[in-house]
Amino acid sequence: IPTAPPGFKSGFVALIGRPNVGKSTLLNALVGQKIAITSPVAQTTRNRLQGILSLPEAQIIWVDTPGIHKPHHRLGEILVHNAQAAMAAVDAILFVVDGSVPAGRGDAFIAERIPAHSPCVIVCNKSDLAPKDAQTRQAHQESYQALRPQAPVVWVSGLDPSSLDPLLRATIDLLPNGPYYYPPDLVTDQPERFIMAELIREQVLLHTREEVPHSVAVNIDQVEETPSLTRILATLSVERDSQKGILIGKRGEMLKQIGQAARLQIQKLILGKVYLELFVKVRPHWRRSERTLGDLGYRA
Ligand code: GDP
Ligand code: K
Ligand code: MG
Repeated sequence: IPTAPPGFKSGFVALIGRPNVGKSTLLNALVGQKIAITSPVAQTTRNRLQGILSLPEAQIIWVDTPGIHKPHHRLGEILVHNAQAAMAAVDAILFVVDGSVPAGRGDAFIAERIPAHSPCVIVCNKSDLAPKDAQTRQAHQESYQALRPQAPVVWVSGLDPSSLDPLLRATIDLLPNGPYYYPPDLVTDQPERFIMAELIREQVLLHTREEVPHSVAVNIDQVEETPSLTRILATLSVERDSQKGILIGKRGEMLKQIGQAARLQIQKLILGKVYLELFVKVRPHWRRSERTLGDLGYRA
């Protein structure tokens, strides 16, 4: 790790907000690589995940979190608990909101939980979907500003990396002088295996509906590198036989589609050829069992 030059700024910055406002999409755009999975399903993000951006004048460690909402089961409780713990431990907070709609109760619920003394930027995301007329847009902005009157507001689109400069400048303004925390070429604190498992889970979220997405956990059982390809064996755990049936599909069609799509994503991650084999296993009530949650990597 290099020594930081004089005036170098660094710190940990949490992305906080309702489910689906685009926190994980922003994280990927901010580090320029897909390290977090995204989908229209709430609770896509289950783990605290760090993305590292190293610039000549600053190093920012972005901390992605599950969206904050009222928990309904033990997994949900762990997710919300971890998001709140993340806020207490960072140098600054990005309060990410959906700028295409005005503030709602969910946003107020979160704003109340952001510590009063924490440096904070309000990030109006989805500017590409925001009303074109300036007055309505301004009204949306003011509804969020009212939740945190002193915070600067920036508009961005997580789908457009060229829109992120104002966000970067506002964030660096809030950071203290500090060292490099990670080597400048590192993009995430997570091992490759974790991201592989997530890329598989993302395809489950995108291919299935209703209760299935929330009932799936992915475990990478084996990664074997041969000269010509990387061979990966993974298990999908679900809670019920019916969910197993849906995941496998008629004559295995669904599992095949999920596997093919995930394989392409993993090839982009590791920049090499991948052979991926998926297994499905029923673990009744894994979301309620502390031990199974721990086995699968979910811990408060
Ligand atoms: P999270 O739950 O806050 O992490 O949200 P995700 O990053 O998973 O995004 C939720 C959905 O919103 C996904 O379908 C994204 O593709 C979409 N999304 C995120 N950012 C934007 C944006 O700036 N514009 C548009 N149009 N869609 C976005
Ligand atoms: K999501
Ligand atoms: Mg997310």
